[in-house]
Formats: sequence, C-alpha cells, structure tokens
Amino acid sequence: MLKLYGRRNAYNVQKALWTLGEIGIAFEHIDIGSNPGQLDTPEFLALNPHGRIPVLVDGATVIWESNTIVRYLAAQYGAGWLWPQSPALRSLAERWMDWELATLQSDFLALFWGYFRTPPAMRNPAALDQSLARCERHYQKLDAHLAHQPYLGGDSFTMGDIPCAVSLHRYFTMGLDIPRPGHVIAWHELLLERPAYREHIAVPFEELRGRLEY
Ligand SMILES: N[C@@H](CCC(=O)N[C@@H](CS)C(=O)NCC(=O)O)C(=O)O
Repeated sequence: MLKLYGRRNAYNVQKALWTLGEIGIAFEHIDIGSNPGQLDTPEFLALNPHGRIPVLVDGATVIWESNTIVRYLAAQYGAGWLWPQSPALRSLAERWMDWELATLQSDFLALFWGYFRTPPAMRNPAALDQSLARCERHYQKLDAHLAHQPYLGGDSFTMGDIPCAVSLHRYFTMGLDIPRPGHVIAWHELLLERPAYREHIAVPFEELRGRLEY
C-alpha cells in the first residue's frame, strides 16, 4: 500500500493528500512533522535527506518534493486526466506547477507565516506589506489566465491546478483585507465542488495561528 509521510496541515503535504484523494487510492498516512526531531531521525533522513515533508513511498519507490509527488501520482494513477498524455497539453499544466514552486509559494508562505503564524506583537509590518503586494500581483496573474479558461491547464481539471490552488483557502480566509479577483473566485468555486479539495484543503487551520515552532 502507498504510504504518505507528513502532517495534514502542512501546505506541501496537502498537495499530496489532495492528489491521492482525487485518485481515490488507499494509502497509509504517517502523521509526522508536528513534534520536534521527528524529521531528523536516521530512519526519516534515509527517506528524505533534506528532512522535510511530504514523502511518498510506493513499493520500492521513495519520492520527496511535493510537486514531484503530484507528478508521479498523476502519471502513475491518473494518466489521461490528471496527467495530460500529450506533452504539449501537459506543458500547459506543468508551467503553473513550476511557477508555483519558483514564485508563488515563497511569497504566499512569507505572507502566511508573517501574518497568521506570527503572534501580532512579533509581526514585521514592512515585510508583510511587501509579501501582500507580491501575492496580490500573483493572484492577478492567475486571474488574467483564468479569464480565458476554467482551469489552469485548460478546460478540465489537471494536476496543474493542485500546487497553485493549495494556497487559495488560506489566502481568502486568513483574515486579510485583500482583493478577490473574480476569475480566481470562480476557479475556487469549481474546486469546492471536488470532494478531495473539500476534505484536504478547504479545512480549518486555526491550530496554526501564532504558532512558530514547526
Ligand atoms: N520544496 C519542498 C518543501 C518541503 C517543506 O518545506 N515542507 C515543510 C512543510 S510544508 C516541512 O517539512 N516543514 C517541517 C515541519 O513541518 O516540521 C516540497 O515542496 O516538498
């Protein structure tokens, strides 16, 4: 049986949980990462030398890096829908996955950590303003793209939606006064129709408020 390592409320683990949920495959979940030292044991470092979550184990195959896990699951278990078969069509999905990793993720996590995970007295308002402005630009880019099609990769849901959309629920509900671009909202509403999105992403995250330790 597949095994997924990582706490459910971790941004990158949620990408893997959502993908597994879309595929509807049984897996064993190892809830690891909430307690100090859990990712530094020799056993865990043998799975991921970087000591980070998520890690997916499928038989003899061990995979770290969340977007690589999403790609693997999509290719292995979701070919033809999560994983577009044509390289040209697949590139339409993959560019948004790479953009998320290279651009959106660092600015979104800086905002989420700087605002939601940092106790108010410790926040850095100048850094927060900067992250907020960057995020606003990023979601406007998504909005402009989604003006022409319902999903990031085209007319149907693919793996390309997963990395960028993992941030949406937290971005819109963490309590910030932010613009709500119409096409991004419409995309979010489509995603809310998906049981795996509702189960793994559109979930409360209050336990992370003001929590800096992991
Ligand atoms: N680029 C890596 C980043 C992995 C990462 O930083 N994961 C975080 C959780 S989102 C982590 O391991 N944090 C330590 C912890 O949760 O204890 C990926 O996408 O998988």
